[in-house]
Amino acid sequence: MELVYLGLGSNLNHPQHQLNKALQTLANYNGIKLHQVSSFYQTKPLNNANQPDYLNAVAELSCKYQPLELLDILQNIETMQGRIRSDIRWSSRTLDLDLLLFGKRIINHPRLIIPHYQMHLRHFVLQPLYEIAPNLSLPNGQKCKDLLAKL
Ligand code: A4P
Ligand code: MG
Repeated sequence: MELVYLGLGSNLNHPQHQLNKALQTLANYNGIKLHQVSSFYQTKPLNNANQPDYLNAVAELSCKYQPLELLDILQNIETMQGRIRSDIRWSSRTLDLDLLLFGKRIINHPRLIIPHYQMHLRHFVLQPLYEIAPNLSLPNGQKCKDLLAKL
């Protein structure tokens, strides 16, 4: 069974409600099994500081879908929860669902890059990931614990 790790983020319209709602949708989704969810972490916005703080979390799941199928599902959930894709990069959002890891796969597709291209640099990803999967490594063998310690 391949374990999938998902990053969740929100900084608009009651972030706690947004994360809980997305997790509930995933838990009830046919073909998805939600195994673990981290605590919710309040974090300072990265890159574009002129916006509200984020609430971030990481979830562990398994599913019967291929990575691009799962991406479609995640983007539908974002849209259902009122995500508006802005032209401004890193703008505020009601819900962001990022695929961090899909088993040990390495994917370079125009729509999907796995491992997520910045996960190794982001405290708000690595800290909740460490909470639920302290021994996890990236496909290249780097330990998430070591990446977190380096930040
Ligand atoms: N895409 C490629 N790879 C992936 C992947 N592994 N998971 C493509 C999900 N999507 C992936 O994403 C743009 C496109 O990336 C998608 O259409 C998909 O095909 P998006 O969610 O529409 O746009 P975005 O999230 O605004 O862009 P980007 O560059 O992914 O932003 P980030 O890197 O996710 O940054 N600060 C804090 N504290 N907490 C946060 O959660 N998030 C961001 C967003 C900035 N600052 C933050 C946080
Ligand atoms: Mg995103």
